[in-house]
Amino acid sequence: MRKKTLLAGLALLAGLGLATTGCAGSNGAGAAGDGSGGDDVITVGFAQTGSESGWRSANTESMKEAFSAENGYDLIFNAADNDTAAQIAAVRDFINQGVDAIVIAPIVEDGWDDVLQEAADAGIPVILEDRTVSASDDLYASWVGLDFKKEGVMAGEWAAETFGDTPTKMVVLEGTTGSAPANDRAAGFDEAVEGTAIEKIDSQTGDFTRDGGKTVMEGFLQKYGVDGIDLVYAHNDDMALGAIEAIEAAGAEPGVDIQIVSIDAVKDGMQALVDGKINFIVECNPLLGELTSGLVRDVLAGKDVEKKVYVEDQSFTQEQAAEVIDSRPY
Ligand code: GZL
Ligand code: ZN
Repeated sequence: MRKKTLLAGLALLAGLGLATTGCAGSNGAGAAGDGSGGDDVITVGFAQTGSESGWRSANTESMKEAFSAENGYDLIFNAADNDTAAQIAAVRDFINQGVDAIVIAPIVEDGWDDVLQEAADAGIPVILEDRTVSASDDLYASWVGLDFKKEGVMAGEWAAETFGDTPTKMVVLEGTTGSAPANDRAAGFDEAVEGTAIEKIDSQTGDFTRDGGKTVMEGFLQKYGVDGIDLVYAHNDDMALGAIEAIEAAGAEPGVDIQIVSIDAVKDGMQALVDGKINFIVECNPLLGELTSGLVRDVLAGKDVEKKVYVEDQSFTQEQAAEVIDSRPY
């Protein structure tokens, strides 16, 4: 399928709600309202991963803004607290409620075939946002999100340029085990640093949470000592912020004694970058609500949609972060 790449600017504008009028204007056009909340209201079940990180909060806010009552939606929201069984049960519940469409940010890639088939059998379209699934793409109408592998490559290219052929001992704080971002960010980074003197001495999941990152980093510091670690690759800012706490508690200077490269570019991460405690951040844009809402409307109107809709990411050095931090919406 042709990749459709959308400018970050579009996602940013959308996230600021500037594009909402465009969508709201077309409310009800072909909407398969089931009459539950009035014939033009679209009832959408949204199965969110949970509330594990700052990124997730921004994503949830963007989705709730886009799927608002004034935009013609009746949103049924479920946050699964990072529990895959609970998330699948929530989707089954949406099917039983006979919603018009289901949106999922799947915690992990595997285990979705059965419930997606049940949604298809019930004639309820599924749109994936953010993370994706390993199930056949016949089982969902479209996916909108970020190119996680590219984010990993961008982080790895920075590390390769920064450390190159200097022997460098790196530890990795992995995202949720089995999730698309954890799998792809690892693969992209490994590809980008192949042939350099960067050696991955350890890698463990911190489940995308600040506490998880802190606990895992404390373990790495116990095992290798401050002098035994040169670089931390964190799959998201929340785990990087936890690692900063652990490094400081060990009496070392994050960003100096141990460098850190991370992904997301949420406010707290960008502040740590400005403060010199993180060295480089690759953005992962959470403002997907408007694009997802557009896809739901198009699918319900029977229009052809792209199977994959990618949103562009950018990256930030400490200097670049200082320039933009006050103007960023998340
Ligand atoms: C990536 C998203 C990841 C973020 C984390 O699109 O799924 O999950 O990188 C979040 O911060 O918890
Ligand atoms: Zn729109």
